[in-house]
Amino acid sequence: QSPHNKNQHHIIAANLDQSLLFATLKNPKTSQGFIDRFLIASEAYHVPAIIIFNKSDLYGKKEMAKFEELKSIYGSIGYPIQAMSVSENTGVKEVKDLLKDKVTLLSGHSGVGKSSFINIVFPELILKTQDVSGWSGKGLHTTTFAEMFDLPFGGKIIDTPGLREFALMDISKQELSHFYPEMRALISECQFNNCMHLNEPDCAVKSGVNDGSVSIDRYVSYCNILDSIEEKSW
Ligand SMILES: Nc1nc2c(ncn2[C@@H]2O[C@H](COP(=O)(O)OP(=O)(O)OP(=O)(O)O)[C@@H](O)[C@H]2O)c(=O)[nH]1
Ligand SMILES: [Zn+2]
Repeated sequence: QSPHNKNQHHIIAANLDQSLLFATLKNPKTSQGFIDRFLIASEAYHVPAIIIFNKSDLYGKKEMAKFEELKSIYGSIGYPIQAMSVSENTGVKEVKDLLKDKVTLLSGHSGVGKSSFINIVFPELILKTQDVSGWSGKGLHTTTFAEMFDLPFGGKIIDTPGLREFALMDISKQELSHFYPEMRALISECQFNNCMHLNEPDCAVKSGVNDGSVSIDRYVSYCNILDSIEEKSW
């Protein structure tokens, strides 16, 4: 990542009121690691984050149960979560209300319905949408630019092709847990002030996992991302 690029990210981030991630639980399924990386980037830039699960029309019992579980995990950390279906126009008004009079960065992996959403809140701008097809269930990348648009009802959106444009910067293994708010709240109680919450004795984060104040899924994602940071520096 070039320094020029990085400065641009800081300039964009400094002007944001919030970031909004489009995710889905089906066709294609967004991984929790993807969601957490987005949240870490938002925390690193001090931008409040919102998660919207689109394509709720496709969710069966299993996906609805998963949605409720995620809503409880992320909601208790302080991240608002909502379900939406652009196809059936449910939950769309609620998302529009979140955008009103705010500067919002929109993000999401390909095929999640971001262009479809922008097309209905901002019909003047017709973005190309593409069918989700092929064995992977992921759409081809059709959104290839980042631009700021004025919303007709007040506010602005910045559309990015996803995390490629709003990526994790150089976060060290040591500081990763600072970007998990529920862990950050416990860190000062770890015995070691450089605790990475793995095998250290008297770790408040691991106690939090045991007593349920830190979700196991979030802790697993923390460990995975910690691993990926190590690989990168080799
Ligand atoms: N079932 C269902 N399909 C949807 C919904 N929203 C969008 N889609 C479909 O999902 C596919 C991908 O939508 P896009 O709007 O192109 O997705 P995108 O996130 O903009 O993807 P890129 O343009 O590749 O970045 C299209 O076939 C849409 O018609 C929804 O709420 N429900
Ligand atoms: Zn610890």
